[in-house]
Amino acid sequence: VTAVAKRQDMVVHQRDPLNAESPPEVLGAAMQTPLDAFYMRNHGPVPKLDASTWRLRVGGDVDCELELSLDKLQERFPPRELTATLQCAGNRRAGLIAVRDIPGEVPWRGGATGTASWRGVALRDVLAVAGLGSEAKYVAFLGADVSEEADPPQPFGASIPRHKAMAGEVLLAWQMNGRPLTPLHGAPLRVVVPGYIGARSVKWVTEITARAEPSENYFQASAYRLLTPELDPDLAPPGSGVALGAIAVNADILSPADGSTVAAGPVEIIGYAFAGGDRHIVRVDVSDDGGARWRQAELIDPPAPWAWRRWRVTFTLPRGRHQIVARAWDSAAATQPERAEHVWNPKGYANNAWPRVNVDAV
Ligand SMILES: Nc1nc2c(c(=O)[nH]1)N[C@H]1C(S)=C(S)[C@@H](COP(=O)(O)O)O[C@H]1N2
Ligand SMILES: [Mo]
Repeated sequence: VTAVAKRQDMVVHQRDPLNAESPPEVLGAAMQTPLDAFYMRNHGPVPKLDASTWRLRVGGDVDCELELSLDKLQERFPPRELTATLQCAGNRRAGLIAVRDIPGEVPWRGGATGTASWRGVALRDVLAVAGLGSEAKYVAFLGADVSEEADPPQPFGASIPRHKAMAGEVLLAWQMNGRPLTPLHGAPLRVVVPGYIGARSVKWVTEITARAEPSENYFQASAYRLLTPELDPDLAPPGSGVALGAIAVNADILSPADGSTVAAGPVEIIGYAFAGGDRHIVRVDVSDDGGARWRQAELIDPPAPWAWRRWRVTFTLPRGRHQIVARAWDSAAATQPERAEHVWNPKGYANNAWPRVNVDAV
């Protein structure tokens, strides 16, 4: 009943499990990504869950274990709502694959991200009732889906540090853009960890565990880690490299498309920029000559820690070939690295190199 049919023009990379990204025009059109165009990133089949029998268990290093139905959760804790951008760590991986192949990973362009309003309860409120133990440095989540991609096959899981779990913005959400969460996006309940890579926002969550160590789940201990370039991910033992958490400042150009032909004259360039962590976007520079000279784009959306800001700028392009590049700056005065070569890594995560678009003005 709550299923929302996705648009026909989603960029589908894989059907089983379903992995599809948003068309760029949709992302540029509104701050909130419409549900029928929101990207889907799955590591296994969508589990069939019955909201009336589903339960959330909270345990591990807590004073008092909890088992909550959806009704109980909604009754017992005050509702919270916030707008947050979800961004896959593999977003813009195609730019890394262009440098050197990354076999077996989804070749996401810049549409494995989207912004939604989320309604749920604060994880902090639930943990306050359970009572976090003094040894609990991490809070782990477990989903109900079983992934055959994991070694060995196991449910999808993740963990976040205690300070993030208690920071207030992390939600256990049942609504997205004012509509009930759909099965594809994690119904009946999902975690939303604003500012962190999408993989920590566990869908179909059934267990929350307070622990002294990060989760040993495959998707925390082996996948979603930044490895040094020479490592073979299939041979690297669990715990290699660093676990990805807070997202680094990133941006993409949504229009015009790379390789497109435009009419010479005024051309509007549109894109998004996302700061990650608890930072926000303060500035976006755009160049029409590969980065020799820059102009500042107009920021369309208001500054907000958990959400992207779309931006636009108009260049008057004479006839000929132009390379448009962009770089965003965040509230820590960090900006993006120039080239994908400089950030290439074996699993293809966190490509925040300057987006580049070549256009022919005729
Ligand atoms: N249980 C579960 N949660 C999950 C995943 C998954 O495969 N299973 N994928 C994660 C990843 S990698 C991302 S980027 C986001 C994507 O959320 P979406 O499909 O709602 O856009 O969900 C995260 N949560
Ligand atoms: Mo992801």
